[in-house]
Amino acid sequence: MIKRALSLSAYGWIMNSNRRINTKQMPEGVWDGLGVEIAHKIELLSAFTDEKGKMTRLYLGPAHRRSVDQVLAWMREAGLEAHLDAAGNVIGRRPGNGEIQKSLMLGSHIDTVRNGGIYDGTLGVLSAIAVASRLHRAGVQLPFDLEVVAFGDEEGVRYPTTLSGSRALAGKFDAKVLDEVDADGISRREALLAFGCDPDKIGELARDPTKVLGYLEVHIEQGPVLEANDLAVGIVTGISGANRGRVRIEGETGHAGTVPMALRKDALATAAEMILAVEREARARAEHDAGIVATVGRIEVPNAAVNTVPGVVEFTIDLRAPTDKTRSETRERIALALETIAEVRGLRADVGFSYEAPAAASDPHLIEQLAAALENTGQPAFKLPSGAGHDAMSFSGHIPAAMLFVRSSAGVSHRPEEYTSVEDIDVAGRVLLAFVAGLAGYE
Ligand code: HGY
Ligand code: MN
Ligand code: MN
Repeated sequence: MIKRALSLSAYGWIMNSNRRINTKQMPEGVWDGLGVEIAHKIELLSAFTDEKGKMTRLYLGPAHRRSVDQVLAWMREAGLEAHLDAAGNVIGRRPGNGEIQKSLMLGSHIDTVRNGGIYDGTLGVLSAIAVASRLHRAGVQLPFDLEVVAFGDEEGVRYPTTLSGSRALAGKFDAKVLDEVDADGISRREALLAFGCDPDKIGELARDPTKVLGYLEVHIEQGPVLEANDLAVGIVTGISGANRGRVRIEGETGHAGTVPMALRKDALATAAEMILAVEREARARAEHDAGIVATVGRIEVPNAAVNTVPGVVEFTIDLRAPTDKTRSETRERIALALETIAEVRGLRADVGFSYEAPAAASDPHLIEQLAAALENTGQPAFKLPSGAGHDAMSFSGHIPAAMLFVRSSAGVSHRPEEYTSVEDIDVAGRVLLAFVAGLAGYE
């Protein structure tokens, strides 16, 4: 039986009304071929890249634009009224029969990291479109509206702050980020205008939480746990919180041949000691809190030359932890360690954390409904945390949100070898369809 509690309003409505919302059984055939359909579209979408031969699709770039046009077309084929919103999200909507005046949101993101994989984000968007398409083709009228979203700024590669699209829908958009500039000095505002979006209308995108049943995101696990347990899918219990920081070190540029070692203020050697300190602090904490991770992913040495002592260096810090307390304590320890290193070496260091996303627990009612959908599709209701960030975390505290993870082959992601099998994609598609069916009162 799929009947399980959801958010009381919807569940209460479903069980207490004496009207049969819909026929009790999903029409035959609606379940077939989901995996092949979704996997095929993932391949097609992967052609839209900013770097030939690599999977790089940055927010508001040319590849994002072509992907938006393709996703709009697929959404319309799936019976969704589709448009591009002011924040660069692609929104598809199919009205329900009006019996529940709320919408169910499904989706994920279509932007990628540089030279990434083709499943990260796109799997969730295309699974949602495929489920909408099956319901449409089978003539299944849901009692609630169905909204499918393709967010465009989840990876946050082009601009320092990420999750701008989902934060806009969650009513958490901070207009200050419109002034952030990318590596070419193009502001987010300019990029949005060039993309055909109106940045001044982003504030109007916030969804009324009383009108949303919840948000469910299907996403690759990007880690080894499901594979280690020989499982295709799993329920995400919560998402680690994150900080992103930037460290600027100022020393003295000098001639590599003439500045004696004892007189140097070498910014790159200082950065090297700092990067090891970041790793040391996180490793020490991870011994009793396995979920804490810290990464220096980018370092820039302006005007670098083989025969010049670097005077300025900037590097990034990505810090995550399952609890906000652990993360803030570790952030403070890292900042202190870096400032001490700079002081001892006689250089200046600015350690700034510009971006913060609190840890986000999944909604218990949605977890229960997801567990029912897994049960109805013959899958164990295995639960696991997410160390990776996702759009789902933007909704925390505003709209019930949950995630379904799908096995990542060898647990790898954010690289070309990222892979999820058609069979696992099919399982996830069936679970997603069963989840929607369950919410709509189908057996
Ligand atoms: O950084 C993350 O966790 C996600 O992949 N954007
Ligand atoms: Mn992702
Ligand atoms: Mn990612």
